[in-house]
Amino acid sequence: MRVPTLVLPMSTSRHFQRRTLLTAAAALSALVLPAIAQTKTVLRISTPAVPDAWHAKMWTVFKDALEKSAPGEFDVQINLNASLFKQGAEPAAMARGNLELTSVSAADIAKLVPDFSVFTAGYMLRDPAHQQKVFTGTIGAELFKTVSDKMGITVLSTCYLGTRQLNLREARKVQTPADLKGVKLRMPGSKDWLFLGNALGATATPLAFGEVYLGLKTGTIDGQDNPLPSVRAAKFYEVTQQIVLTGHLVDSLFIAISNKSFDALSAAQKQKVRAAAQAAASYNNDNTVREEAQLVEFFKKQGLQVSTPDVAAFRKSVQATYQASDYAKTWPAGLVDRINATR
Ligand code: KDO
Repeated sequence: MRVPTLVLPMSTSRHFQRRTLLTAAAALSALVLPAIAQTKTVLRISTPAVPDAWHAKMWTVFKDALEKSAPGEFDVQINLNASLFKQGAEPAAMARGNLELTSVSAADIAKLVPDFSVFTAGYMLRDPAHQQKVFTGTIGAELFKTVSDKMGITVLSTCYLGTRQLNLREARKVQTPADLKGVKLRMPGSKDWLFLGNALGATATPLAFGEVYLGLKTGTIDGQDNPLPSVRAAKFYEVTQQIVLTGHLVDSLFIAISNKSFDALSAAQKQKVRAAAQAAASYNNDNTVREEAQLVEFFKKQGLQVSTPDVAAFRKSVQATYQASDYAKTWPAGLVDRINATR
């Protein structure tokens, strides 16, 4: 038996073919386009840094470097001002798979890797050069291995946030820790930060970075501590009268990526991500060191009093406080000596 064929008039047949082709093309692109889009690896970044801070701008350096070395392979999404995750919540977000990259503080690492609290201690690292030597040497390698095992994140590079100084709402005479008695000093919200604030002689009180400006303006806090470039970028100088150059913490931020995202990359991509993180840290570090040398003049021009206390008295008192605390008992034997011996 012959199967009857459907004979369409010429014009209808062409029209039909065109429509069929268009429908097929649409269906195909619906399948293929998302697949192409998906080949871009999304790298979400979250930081509390304000846009004008070097450690915020460095993420654009990271993004540009990757776009150059691996065009079209990554979709780098930068979220500043703690707009994606609140300050200190980044490591947990990375563990849950909700965040790929951040710049994590020593205090945030210390919550899960207690040995790391050695870097939350006042007057431990001497200067930015010492900091880089410690973290790019064997001490860094050993500790970052533990960080990777316990936190599931890989440290890619070390940023110099700057050296922390005191910044007070109302000017006062500050020579030694005793002069800070009763001063309500805002510190970031974790126990290691609060210990440092109290060790300086003040009464430490926790507050997120994003709330510090208003706290200083309204007087709910008497002061805060941060490196000078952060005081400039967050405009704390607008609502304070004095900077006291205690230089109590050579502060670090570590550019870190979640192991889950890092392990999913090819060897070549890993190398490019590492290089981009190094470029970002170098940009931050160079600018921070350069700006720190100029900011005392800037703050004076803004009408702030910039005073130098008895730094030796602060160092002695702060170091003695740590020595007499549980910290000194829990730090691995010899670690402080090894840090001091790093040149
Ligand atoms: C701060 O809250 O004082 C601090 O300086 C702590 C750092 O670890 C880091 O989180 C920094 O804020 C933010 O990046 C904002 O500059």
